Amino acid sequence: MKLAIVGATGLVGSEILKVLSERCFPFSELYLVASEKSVGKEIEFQGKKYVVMSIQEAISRKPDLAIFSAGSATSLQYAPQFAEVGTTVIDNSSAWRMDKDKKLIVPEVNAHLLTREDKIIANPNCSTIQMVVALYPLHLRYEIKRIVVSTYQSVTGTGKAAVDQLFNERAGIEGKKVYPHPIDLNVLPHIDVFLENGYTKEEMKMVNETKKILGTDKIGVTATTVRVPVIGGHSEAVNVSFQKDFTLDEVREILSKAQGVIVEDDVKNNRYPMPILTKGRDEVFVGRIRRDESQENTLNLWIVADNLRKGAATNAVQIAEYLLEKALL
Ligand code: A2P
Ligand code: 11C
Repeated sequence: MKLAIVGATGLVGSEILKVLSERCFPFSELYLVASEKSVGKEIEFQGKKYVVMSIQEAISRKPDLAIFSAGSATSLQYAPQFAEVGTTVIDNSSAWRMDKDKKLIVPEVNAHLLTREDKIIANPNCSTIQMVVALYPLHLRYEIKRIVVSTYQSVTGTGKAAVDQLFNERAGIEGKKVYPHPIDLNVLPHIDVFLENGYTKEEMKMVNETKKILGTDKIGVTATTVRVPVIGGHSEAVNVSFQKDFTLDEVREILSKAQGVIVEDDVKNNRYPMPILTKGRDEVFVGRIRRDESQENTLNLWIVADNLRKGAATNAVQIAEYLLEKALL
């Protein structure tokens, strides 16, 4: 099992290494890949020093599996080159997600679709992953009609430079800006680029990816995605209406039993999910479970998860584990 991590020096790449180690993911050789500027640098992993290699070098080693987290341009250019030498690629970028020939996988929902023929497998957007993990078990029972979601997204979703911007602003240090406005003490209703329809690309990812993962175009989805000066995870206020009615007790029971979900909903004791509690955790946390009293069959939820973990690294490693377990590599 030869494994390559492309983007190993980045925020998601570093988290992938942590998750691989925690889960004792098996490999015989490990290739850590980053851009030319990092080639030759050393990364310590499980007590051993690895020298960062170029992507070309990694392709020439023909790994069995490559987990990519180096942006869309890198994925578009190099994932097919890995696939050509027989490598299965799990890609964290948005490059292949809506390609009709590529699968968009959240293991709790649709890993069963994977076959040996899938050489490039897409990992969804972080804000989409945490929402579908929580909503899928409810969809199975009550059938989702429409989702209205507003997000409160961590700066870690933008990468290292954004975390630096937040802390530099807080310390009064001038530095590189990745957002068009200050992020500390502020809220930006703007994630990724604006599109012709007035939505941002992040909002349309939530709309389109949710439908693809749930395997239906019949669900209505509308999103407002917002960047907040937070680092522990993305939070989402979700209003979801169903075809069938529910009881809150049953909803709580379904969510409590759902794979990868933890219900944290004890308002009498001020307990609800918060990014400060989800940082470094692999699960999706759900709280503030309540009926929308203005509309039939409609539920309000507050969903929080570490976007670098379940939103990116953990989901990718879980896909890799599934491929191994089912002998699909
Ligand atoms: P590098 O550190 O050399 O720039 P983040 O999103 O946290 O900024 O991380 C992006 C990751 O993608 C980094 O590991 C970065 O490496 C890597 N990367 C960027 N461009 C390439 C490329 N062309 N080939 C390989 N890795 C790349
Ligand atoms: C953010 N969701 O928080 C984005 C980051 O399509 O994988 C991930 C972008 C993507 O900014």
